[in-house]
Amino acid sequence: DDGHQLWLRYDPVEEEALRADYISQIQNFNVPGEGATFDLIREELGLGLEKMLLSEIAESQTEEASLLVVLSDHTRVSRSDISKETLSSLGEEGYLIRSNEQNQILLTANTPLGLYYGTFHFLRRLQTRQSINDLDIVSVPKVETRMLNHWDNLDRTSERGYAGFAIWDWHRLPDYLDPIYAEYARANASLGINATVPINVNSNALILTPMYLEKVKALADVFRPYGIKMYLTARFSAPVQIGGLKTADPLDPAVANWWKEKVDEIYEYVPDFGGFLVKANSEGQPGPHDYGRNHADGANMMAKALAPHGGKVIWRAFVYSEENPEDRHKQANDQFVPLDGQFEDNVLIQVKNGAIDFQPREPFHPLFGAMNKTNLAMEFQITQEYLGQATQLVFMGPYYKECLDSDTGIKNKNSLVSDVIDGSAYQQKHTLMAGVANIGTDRNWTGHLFGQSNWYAFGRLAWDPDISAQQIADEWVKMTFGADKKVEETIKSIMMESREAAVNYMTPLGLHHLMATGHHYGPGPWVSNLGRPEWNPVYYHRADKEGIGFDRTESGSNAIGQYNKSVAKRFSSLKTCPEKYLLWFHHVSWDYQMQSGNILWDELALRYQQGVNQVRDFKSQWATLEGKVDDGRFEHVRMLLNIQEKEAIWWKDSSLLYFQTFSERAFPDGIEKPKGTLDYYKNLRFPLAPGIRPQW
Ligand code: BDP
Repeated sequence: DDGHQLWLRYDPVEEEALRADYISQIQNFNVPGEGATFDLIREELGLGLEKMLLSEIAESQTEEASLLVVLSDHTRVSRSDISKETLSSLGEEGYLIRSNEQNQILLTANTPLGLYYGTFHFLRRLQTRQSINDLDIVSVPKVETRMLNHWDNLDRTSERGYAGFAIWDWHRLPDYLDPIYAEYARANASLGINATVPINVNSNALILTPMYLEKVKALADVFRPYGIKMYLTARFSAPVQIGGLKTADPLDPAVANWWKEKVDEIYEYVPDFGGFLVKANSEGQPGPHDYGRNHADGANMMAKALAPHGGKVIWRAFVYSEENPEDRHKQANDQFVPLDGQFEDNVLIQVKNGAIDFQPREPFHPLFGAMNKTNLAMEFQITQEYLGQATQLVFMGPYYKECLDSDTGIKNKNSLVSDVIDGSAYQQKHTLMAGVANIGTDRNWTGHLFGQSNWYAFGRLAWDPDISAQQIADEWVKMTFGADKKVEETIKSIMMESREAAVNYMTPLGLHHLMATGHHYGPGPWVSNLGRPEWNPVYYHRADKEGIGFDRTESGSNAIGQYNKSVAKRFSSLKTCPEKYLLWFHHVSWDYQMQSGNILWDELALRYQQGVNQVRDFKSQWATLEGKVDDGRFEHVRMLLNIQEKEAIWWKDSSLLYFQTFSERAFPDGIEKPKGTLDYYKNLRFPLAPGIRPQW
């Protein structure tokens, strides 16, 4: 088995009694309605039920069918006791599933898309072996736009992609529609993902030319029945590059007009086009600062062009410029907080979960608690750029949740990051959660089979940020590996510990940005020769003879001051700062006494060792599944866990040998002798590692 079917395998329900029970309740289904999305619903139900129940479940033409899937204006719904308020609360995408007195299961929604989402929910109940008696389910997405960002280039290379090439075959579009496009759309729809950006934030203006817009249209046409809206990245300098203008100054009327005409043109190709995603004045990308203007000037100019069509601008807060190298942590707040309230209604500011860059562990981004008059959106990374890429098993559910569940300290009863993101904190007009996709041409989509669980987790959390990581793991494992208790428990236990293991062997206790240069594959804590201070790992760990860590308190960069008072207070004091963020916020002496009773140096060393031990434990747990998981997937994961063990040891050995040159202390008991010397590790080179940034 190559894993291509993702979580939509619909393996048979092997428990006979349960299967018989399901069959007795779903003898047939009726989905009256015409159009492409209705066809998809019928297809999905037919396929899913037949495969799981091992018998063909007939499609009936009568509304007496045991499963009835109908729009809310159907007489069956209006004659039922479902209130008008309940129905209207479903909005455009929500759904309701209810068992009625006639022993019928009624699935209703206000739109075909809502019914399609409800169909996946219903099938998921069977996939996860839940009862379908007395159903009373109402589900409405808490976030308006649930989007994937593909960092894919037009030549099909993928920045930070580790699963082969980009699935978008631009060269053969628009005439050749690879079946993968529809499969992709279906998989996303099964999670409720409703938007995509198929090209890199480090954008190429060519995508906005007619030749490419035809291709974009072809993709958008495939996606439409699945409810997936097309967005594009917009290169700020496009008016100069493809428009023949002399400037891209956002306050120049000719520039604004160029964008207006460009947007009008795009809507001719794609009438339901979603809008632009923009990376501006960051890592060399052009932007309004090039003309002495600010982010609001740039974003609003585009927003005005899009507004008449209902489109949006998603403007990224990942600004990484040369302006204030004192602490890169502070750049986004410094640039954006003064602009709070100045952005047009159809602008969203897309903020990475943390202030540096998708590190294995980061405290939540202070911007989430600092702008209450702006649509703030979340950007998570699904592709594991800094979390073992596609060789390591790291389930990101707990990672996403750690951020979403953080308290921003705003004075509001809904003060969590998730409350800011779903709009309940400030009633912001638009909400959005984006995930940087990990999808490529590999047969299993994500390179590592368990990468699928991160795509899944992202999608489920974008629909409902309040679901627990445990529940997500539970669903994914059952849908992906079946409902054998032993298999399920073993895999879940590996998954739930995997992120913590990665933090342990890579960047324990709040360390961050210790990776090697360029490809970011493996450790490079010693790197100190790069052009700008904040490109170098030494800038982040600041190890010296006295201790280690970045002082971000008042005595240091005071990045902590960007958090709200209660949060800042907690992070500032060594006593109350969670140890998992210790070295993120504090420079701490090697003999500092940790909660465990160990001194910092010993604790650090033991954490690295613990990470390695955890991976070994994953290996032995996985080994017990031989014969219980099909050979293809079993071997795939087994081999990758071997690589993961080697990589964990590599991180531990090289990092500890390097930090030891500062701490000048022996390793505590329990630390395995390093395999190589520090020089050996420093001299490793990986010029062809995957996912490297393009050099244009
Ligand atoms: C960093 C990546 C880089 C991206 C950048 C971004 O290393 O390739 O272009 O983020 O988010 O994590 O724009």
